[in-house]
Amino acid sequence: MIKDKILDALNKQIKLEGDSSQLYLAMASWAEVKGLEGSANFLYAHADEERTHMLKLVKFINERGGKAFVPQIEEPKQDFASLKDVFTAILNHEIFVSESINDIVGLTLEERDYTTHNFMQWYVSEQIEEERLARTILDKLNMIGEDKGGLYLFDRDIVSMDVAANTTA
Ligand code: OFO
Repeated sequence: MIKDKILDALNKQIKLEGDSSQLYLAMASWAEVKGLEGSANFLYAHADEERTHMLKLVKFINERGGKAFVPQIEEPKQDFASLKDVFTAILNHEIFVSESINDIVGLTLEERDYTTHNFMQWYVSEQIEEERLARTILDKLNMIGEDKGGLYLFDRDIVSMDVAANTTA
């Protein structure tokens, strides 16, 4: 049976993963209307990925005799100044998510809940990858600067950056 403290922390994480999914969805929609089709596809796919992170937590809680709480949807930020602004927001958000994951891992040790500790290791690895990907993309965008040709090529190639990241993970 899952302890109340752990249950609360995991349920909060469900909300955070759901919020992440909404944030990526809003970014995808912004990119799509700006004509950045490759970036939009990347961000739509990532919104789906965040939903799977949320579902994984729902299943884990329920399988361990807890009850997952499905939270209300928050409205994410809808407007961005540029693609660089989007990926800066992503990096900051993922750092925030990593801190939340680390807090849960710390709590599992305090509560001697080694099953949840083990389960959370997947999220620890995932966060390393998510932060790495956001930093790599931001570095590229910083290199491109205001160069429209560079941005065109970036938008064409961004989907393969995610594939490359997933295959090396
Ligand atoms: Fe769920 O990894 Fe990003 O937020």
